[in-house]
Amino acid sequence: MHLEAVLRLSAHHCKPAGLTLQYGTAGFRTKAEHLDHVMYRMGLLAVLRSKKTKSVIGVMVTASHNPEEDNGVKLVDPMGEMLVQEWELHATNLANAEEHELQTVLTNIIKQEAISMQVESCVAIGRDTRPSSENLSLAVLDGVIALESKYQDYGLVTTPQLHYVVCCRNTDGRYGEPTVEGYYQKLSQAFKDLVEQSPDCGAEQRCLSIDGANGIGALKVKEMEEHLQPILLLQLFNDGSKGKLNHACGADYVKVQQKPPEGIDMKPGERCCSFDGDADRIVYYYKDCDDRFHLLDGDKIATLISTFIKGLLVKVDLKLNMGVVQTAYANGSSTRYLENIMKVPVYCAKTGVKHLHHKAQEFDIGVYFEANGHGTVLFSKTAEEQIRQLTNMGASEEIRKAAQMLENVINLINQTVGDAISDMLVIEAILFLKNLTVQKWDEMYTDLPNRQLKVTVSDRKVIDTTDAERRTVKPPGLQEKIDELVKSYNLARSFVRPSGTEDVVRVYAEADTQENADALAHAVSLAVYHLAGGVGDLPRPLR
Ligand code: G16
Repeated sequence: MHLEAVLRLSAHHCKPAGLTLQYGTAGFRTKAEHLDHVMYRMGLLAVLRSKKTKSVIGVMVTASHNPEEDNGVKLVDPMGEMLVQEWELHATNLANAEEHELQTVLTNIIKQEAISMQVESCVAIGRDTRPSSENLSLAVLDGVIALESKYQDYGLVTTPQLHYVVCCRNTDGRYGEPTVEGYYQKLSQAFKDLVEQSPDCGAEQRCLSIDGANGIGALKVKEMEEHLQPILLLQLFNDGSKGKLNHACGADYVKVQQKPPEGIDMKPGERCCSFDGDADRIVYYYKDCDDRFHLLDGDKIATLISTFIKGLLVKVDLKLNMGVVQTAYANGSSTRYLENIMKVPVYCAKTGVKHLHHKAQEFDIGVYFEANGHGTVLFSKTAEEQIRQLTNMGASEEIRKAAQMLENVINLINQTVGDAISDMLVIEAILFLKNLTVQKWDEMYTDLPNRQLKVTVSDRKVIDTTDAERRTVKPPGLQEKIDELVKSYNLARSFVRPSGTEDVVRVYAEADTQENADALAHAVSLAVYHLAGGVGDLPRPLR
């Protein structure tokens, strides 16, 4: 195999000797200055994956919720899903190969995957608004060019928009037109079709305040706004004109801090939502008349959407199975509500949409959401066909209307990956159709008070977990200590896991009161610090 051009161009994207990185929860992520060689090599890998699958492969340059100084890269597989797990190892090996090993590692991947280098390839590239993203996406492009592949640079796009165009390109446009404009057209049409089924449609314009996290989501939702007129009026805050990306704003900040972002003007009772840095997550919130903040996170979104879909399924009387997939972070109250009140089977997957996505594919209708607001709904081919048939057949008016609504949801939801804009439109349509205020939605169940903390340790890999990350198996003694601490509180639960996107260990705790959740989270953080090699200052109590 002749890889002369690859090695020649690699000299412009040299790997710092000794630096090792791992393909984590959502690709590679670290300080932007360490990523040039990784980007070049992910350009190479995307071409190989494209030749292997004979499909367009996506490369998104983003570090999503991480601070602005970080960056990262996510690879997108043919149907718009995350890179298949078996290739994550190739990605890690390629990223970590020293310069003199590059040719061997590449040749090994080609051999192992039996890739024919004669097959045509095409890579779709996108990037977020970070200052480092443009140059890093040029490094990806160099990798693509080195292997003489076709490509299309989509420039500034949200992560879900790139997933969408990749899926469209590989399905001959059946999923939609493979452009950002095509995405706006498809979603806005489905949104209008859905809300127009309400007898009150056109009665009043709905307003929604959006915190754009000073990122790409703000840019794109602004572009989309005109398509949503006159039904939805968007008031955009943190639009990137002055603030820093994800700084004191965005979905992750709001969820973890349990408070509104800075820079948003919130009036009591007003519905607000926050996107994250690449617009693949969304959380809703409002403040009540007593100025109390209420968060409606991924669990509440999953509950709203699955209740709505289940109601329609009952009406159309189709025997389609529906399941909800959550992670260990799901609030205990949400799981109990879904299982006991909604009577929907609930499954727990490891953190990372790739894990939830796979589990959700096992159902006719799989609703998956992480508590952090990352999620979507998957409809199997059978489900889509059965629903579509009912919209055409001579079924009763009521059945046809319910089937039509389901079909609108299928068109509105981005089935390739969690998508803040698409999820927002689904939520807005459901609230409208059900005549629900954000307060009423919030009242579906009451969250158990909870707290998330981070602990810095010298090597987060010393922590190993099992049971969908709900228990640790390493380091010795940590799980026993967590069990002992949990026993001292009512309705308590806690777990720890190494983050796959930041160099930290994450700690989660819930209990009957906020004080107890905070105290438990702090005590567990101390246990992590002592038993897993904490660095820096001891974790401090929250109050
Ligand atoms: C990514 C993943 C999510 C995950 C989050 C946090 O989100 O796509 O599935 O929940 O990271 O992961 P961790 O706790 O391992 O750091 P995003 O929005 O940052 O791409």
